[in-house]
Amino acid sequence: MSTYSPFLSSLGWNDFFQASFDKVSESGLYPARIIGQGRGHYYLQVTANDVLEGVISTRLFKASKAADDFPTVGDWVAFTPSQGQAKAEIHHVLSRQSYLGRRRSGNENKTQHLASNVDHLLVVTSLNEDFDLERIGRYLEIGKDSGASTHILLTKLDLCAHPEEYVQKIRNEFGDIEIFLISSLQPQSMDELKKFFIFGKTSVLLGSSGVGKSTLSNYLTASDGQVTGELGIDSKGKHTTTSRNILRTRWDGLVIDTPGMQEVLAIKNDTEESSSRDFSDVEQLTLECKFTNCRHQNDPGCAISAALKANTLSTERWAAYQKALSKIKVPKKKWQK
Ligand SMILES: Nc1nc2c(ncn2[C@@H]2O[C@H](COP(=O)(O)OP(=O)(O)OP(=O)(O)O)[C@@H](O)[C@H]2O)c(=O)[nH]1
Ligand SMILES: [Mg+2]
Ligand SMILES: [Zn+2]
Repeated sequence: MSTYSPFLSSLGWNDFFQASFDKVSESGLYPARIIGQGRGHYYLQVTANDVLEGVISTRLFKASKAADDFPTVGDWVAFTPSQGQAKAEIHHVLSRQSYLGRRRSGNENKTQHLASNVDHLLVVTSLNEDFDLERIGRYLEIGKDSGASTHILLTKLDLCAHPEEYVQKIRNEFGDIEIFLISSLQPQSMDELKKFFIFGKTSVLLGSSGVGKSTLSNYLTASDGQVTGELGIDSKGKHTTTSRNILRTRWDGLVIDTPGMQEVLAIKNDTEESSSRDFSDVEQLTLECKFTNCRHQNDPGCAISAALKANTLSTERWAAYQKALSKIKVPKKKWQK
């Protein structure tokens, strides 16, 4: 049995992280888990009642070369409390027990962080037009060699006449993977996921926009007074998730709700304009920014600012991209407890 504080254990702290923490033999450091990211800062859960806003120390910034050297949601970090605006300074990212990242096409060295220290990757797709074997395959690819176990959740069961056909298609393509059929209208179907959310375990929901990740997450967290994801409003007035956050479920285990991964494709389809509205090059650039939460306003390591300076990206094109982006989401800057 572990002798750690029950609260840290409930967040997933274990011998593995303790050993990593012990290797950092400096005094004055405390462990915390990154439960969310804001604009230019991270949220560190320290105790049951303390969530600190933290920034990366200059030293960590200088020591970090690749994107995945920086903290992401789910990471355990060593920090020092500090005065001023940011309440914590992050000095070390502790070793990861698992890591989920999305490899950027055409560049093997660049990955986009999704989450760290996740026990289960739950790939979410709905039993309707969204269902796409190739896409499911891409999500499963993220789970490969990540250290997390991978499972498939098929949502909106209530809207589907022949779910078994979908299950068969997945079986034919991907073999023996575990599949759950769920509906937000049938709570008992979601209760079957309980085994993923036992004490100290973290699961992440990944899938396209609109498949029902937040609906499920809200059920899992019985979200009344719990921390809820940061929500924006898309062009059709629907809520869409704009950031990744760790939330505690009704069964104690933790869930990470994430934004749908097709955001920029959605912009292209929505505006229905040709090449001038294809912003994949700009999108690729934003993935090169050092920080996943870069504001692109001369932030350290900002690829957009660099491209604007070098004139490889025109200010007009950058403005057009931002305009298109603002059409699908208006982030509310609020961290609710
Ligand atoms: N009929 C039915 N509708 C559902 C179900 N689950 C979710 N929905 C609806 O699907 C829509 C999208 O659900 P969300 O939970 O916001 O989807 P999301 O995956 O979080 O989307 P993003 O945050 O944009 O990535 C909402 O209108 C939900 O009410 C379900 O099981 N059955
Ligand atoms: Mg959502
Ligand atoms: Zn940037």
